[in-house]
Amino acid sequence: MASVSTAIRTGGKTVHAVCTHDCPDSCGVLVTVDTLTGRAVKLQGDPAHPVTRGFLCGKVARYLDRVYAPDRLLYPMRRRKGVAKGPLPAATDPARIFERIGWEEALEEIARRLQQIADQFGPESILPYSYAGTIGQLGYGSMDRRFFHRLGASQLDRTICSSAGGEALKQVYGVRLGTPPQDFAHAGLILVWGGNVHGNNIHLWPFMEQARRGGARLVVIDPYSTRTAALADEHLAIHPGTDGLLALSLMHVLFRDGYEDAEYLRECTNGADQLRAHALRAEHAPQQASAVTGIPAESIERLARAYGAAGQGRGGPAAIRLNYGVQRSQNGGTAVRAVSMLPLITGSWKQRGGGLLLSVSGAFPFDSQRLQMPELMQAGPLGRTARTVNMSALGLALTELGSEGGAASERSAPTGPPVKALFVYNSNPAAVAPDSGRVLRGLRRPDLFTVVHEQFFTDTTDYADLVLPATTFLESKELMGAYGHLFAQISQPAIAPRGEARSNVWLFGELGKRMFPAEPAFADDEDQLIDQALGSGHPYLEGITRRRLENEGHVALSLPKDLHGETLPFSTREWFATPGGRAELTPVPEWVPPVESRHGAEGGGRFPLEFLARKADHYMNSTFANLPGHRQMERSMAGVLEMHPIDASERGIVSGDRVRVWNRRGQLTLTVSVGFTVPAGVVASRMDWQKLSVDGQNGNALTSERLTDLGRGATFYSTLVEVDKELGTK
Ligand SMILES: Nc1nc2c(c(=O)[nH]1)N[C@H]1C(S)=C(S)[C@@H](COP(=O)(O)OP(=O)(O)OC[C@H]3O[C@@H](n4cnc5c(=O)[nH]c(N)nc54)[C@H](O)[C@@H]3O)O[C@H]1N2
Ligand SMILES: Nc1nc2c(c(=O)[nH]1)N[C@H]1C(S)=C(S)[C@@H](COP(=O)(O)OP(=O)(O)OC[C@H]3O[C@@H](n4cnc5c(=O)[nH]c(N)nc54)[C@H](O)[C@@H]3O)O[C@H]1N2
Ligand code: SF4
Ligand SMILES: [Mo]
Repeated sequence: MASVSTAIRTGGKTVHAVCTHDCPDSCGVLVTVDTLTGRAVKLQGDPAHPVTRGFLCGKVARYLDRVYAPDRLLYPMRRRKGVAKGPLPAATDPARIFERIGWEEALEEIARRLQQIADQFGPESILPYSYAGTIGQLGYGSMDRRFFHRLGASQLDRTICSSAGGEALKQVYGVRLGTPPQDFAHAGLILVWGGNVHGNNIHLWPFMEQARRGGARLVVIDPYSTRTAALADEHLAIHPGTDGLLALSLMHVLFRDGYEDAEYLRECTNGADQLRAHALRAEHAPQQASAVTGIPAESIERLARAYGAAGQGRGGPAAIRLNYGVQRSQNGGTAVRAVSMLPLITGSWKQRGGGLLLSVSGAFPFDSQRLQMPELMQAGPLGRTARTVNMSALGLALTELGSEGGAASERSAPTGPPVKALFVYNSNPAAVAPDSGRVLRGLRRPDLFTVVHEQFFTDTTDYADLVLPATTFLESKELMGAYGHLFAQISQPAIAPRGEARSNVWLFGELGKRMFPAEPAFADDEDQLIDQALGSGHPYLEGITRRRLENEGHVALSLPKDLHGETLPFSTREWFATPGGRAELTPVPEWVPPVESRHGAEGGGRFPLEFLARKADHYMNSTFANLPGHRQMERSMAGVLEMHPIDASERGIVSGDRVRVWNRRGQLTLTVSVGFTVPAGVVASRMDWQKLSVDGQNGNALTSERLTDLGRGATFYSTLVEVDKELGTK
């Protein structure tokens, strides 16, 4: 409170920032800074932002707790001699493990070690590992990529989140684009399909509520009863991994009962006849699909008819908020292809408030080639494109790659030298990567040189040789696109970096200058990078300049408009970016059960329960899990296994029992909460830092490195387990 009154006394300044966390909403943020102390004293949503409209989610409303956390990592540090890599109790003073060094010394050591390793094993033995600590254009992929490209390091296939769904949209539509979020207000029927709107995408909710006030029905398709599902008109608790079949069954009714928009199908799609014949096959009839999906046949019939009829009378059209939950499943790519075909059958794209939203990231044609300069690979020591290592199989890469008969035997595994250096930034792989048992075995290797650029001492820094302090979004400049709305923004630094924290751009620029002094690519500053990103010449970016973004905070993309001045993606043929210039409905989507699911090859065996290793509503993947205020918000769910009464009673388990959740890959201790948030046969737990849990594990001890059917993505939601009551508990 003291600092707030200071701000009032001195008159604080307000800075426009943008939340750079990995969230579809990319909120406009106003930061009040006390000009006397330079301290940020208040954070609020920017009321001028047309989508995020002046409010922040609960996680970022408390962002100053993060920025000013007493345990933030503020200085470069080196592991003390003789201290082994491995998990530390969260309360451990980092000074016992690491000694503080200067940036100069840190950079010098990193440059020397990387050069040594490159000389001895080849530069591809260096693996950068990063994901979405920030989704800013600069911090997510600019100077870092230039550096690793010039070095000749392995490339990282960034598949851990959205590559299956992204690839599916590309195959069907040619581009990741969809219904603008504001247009959900005009829908007459809303399907939230594998999306946790209240937990993960809160700024869509007011538009959905507006539609509901106008009479729209909300149907949620999710095996888990999220807050969104609880607030819906109907919740269909689908069996995990069966969405492709549900979509085919809806198509079955749409085609059978004449709800197709024949003219739109003819004009805008390719393969409608094949799709119709396929959907009308007997195994796709609601009665058959019901047995597999767990959704009553009448509900499928009713939903299909409501979907087909929406937009035909006075009510609005049907809109689908498909989210990434569906594609974290072994056959999730095909499932997304199938779901994304529904609005093509009914032509609901033609009406405002129709269509489908998964991601609109493809609407931001920033010049990523210019930012990342892949051509530096050719100029570097390799003289060719470096190999690619899949981040969703990190454990495999760290433990098998380069060994006799190792990685090469597994599907789509790369070949070449073992990984000898791991450079982690924007990510906490020890906690978020699948099959953490294997990942940690790799991270523990004494011969692996590991650098981690972070804001906190995470599960991953426990395995680092060197840790480097990173800035938060209040401390550096960024250019932002979004995957859930259509406004470009600039985030201005509101405060000076705390301690010796430095941005990703600074870090990799400095390393680049040090190791490759003759290379001009490392001299660009943030403003130059922003100008380069905006300079693609693509019509969607027309009129969007750095100056304008700085003055206005956010600027709408210059998307095509129809005669009425409306932007209606895929309402006409011009929007499709497939090679054929039309939506591609072939090959027709075939539903196949995930191997690890009740209907799959391993179903009903030793591990009969489907396990959802979920995200937490009050964390961002593993981010925020260490902050006391955030833990307090999440407290009722931390360390909990949610279980249906049937599964619990079969095992003699009651609420409050400690259980062992296990499979071939690992085991995990949780406390059971028996209830109806999951259907019978499904259990669920939420993301946490491993070292903050009772046994140093989270759900990823059980998930696998098996990849999705499209996009080589992670399959977090195709995991089978068994649950046993721990002896000695009540
Ligand atoms: N609070 C919070 N917000 C976040 C994040 C967070 O961790 N916490 N993470 C951010 C990130 S990185 C992302 S990618 C987005 C993701 O946001 P979402 O796409 O919403 O992702 P998930 O929460 O993984 O999955 C959504 C829902 O899919 C359900 N689901 C699981 N399996 C299936 C299935 O087989 N079929 C169907 N129909 N549903 C299924 C899950 O139960 C879940 O409720 O959210 C972002 N926002
Ligand atoms: N079981 C299970 N596992 C999952 C998921 C799931 O639903 N279930 N979801 C998956 C998904 S969708 C995703 S996207 C991944 C997310 O995986 P990650 O991208 O690794 O996500 P976070 O856990 O948020 O970790 C990001 C880290 O980056 C740091 N950071 C933030 N900003 C910066 C910065 O500017 N510079 C640097 N150097 N560091 C920064 C943060 O402090 C944080 O520790 O997790 C995946 N893992
Ligand atoms: S996490 Fe998402 S909802 Fe929360 S402030 Fe950031 S962008 Fe907005
Ligand atoms: Mo994600």
